[in-house]
Amino acid sequence: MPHRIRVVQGDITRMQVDAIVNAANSSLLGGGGVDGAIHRAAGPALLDACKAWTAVHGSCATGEAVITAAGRLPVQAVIHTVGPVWRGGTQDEARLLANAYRNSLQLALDNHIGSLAFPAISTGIYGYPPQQAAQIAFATVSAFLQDHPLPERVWFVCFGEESFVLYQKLLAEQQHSE
Ligand code: AR6
Repeated sequence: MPHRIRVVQGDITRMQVDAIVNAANSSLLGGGGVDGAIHRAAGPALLDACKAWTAVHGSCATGEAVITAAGRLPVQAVIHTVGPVWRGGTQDEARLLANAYRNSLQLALDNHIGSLAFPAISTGIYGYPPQQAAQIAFATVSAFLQDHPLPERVWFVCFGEESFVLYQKLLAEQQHSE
């Protein structure tokens, strides 16, 4: 369902959508990269929400996802997911990355999220090769949208020019193959 997928270059904390996805770590206590940017923009209420979740459930396993309130971000919710650390592709990374996307989408569906924005999960500090990760992102999101009415719109938010070009190419390929 590529017509429900959009690609944009920019900062995910500025996205005016119903929910954004955070590329978190299992502790859900913040970190660098997009996680750091989201916590900075959201303010301490986001960390409090994460702590409330971990106090009850412990840590978030790789490939799983958790939804919280969004502090002062201009969105209703943040979906925190934990992508895999790249270890050469031999540690089930592809399946775990697909799980991170799928479980985020499922939480969006369960919470009636109409529009959702993803960063390129695992491709920064976690070292996943960007092209392989982008292919998994597209395939997983497309398959999910095929089967479900929500989220109605999914944005891939690319932080850099290189990532933006890559995602645009994959989007165009999908549109042509339909
Ligand atoms: N908006 C959109 N994308 C961004 C932004 C932003 N503001 N900032 C960075 N990116 P990373 P990971 C891109 O490292 O690889 C944290 O410490 C970035 O260019 O944020 O999943 C967590 O706590 C890259 O393409 O996440 C974990 O410990 C993508 O977001 C660990 O890093 C993901 O890069 C997770 O590593």
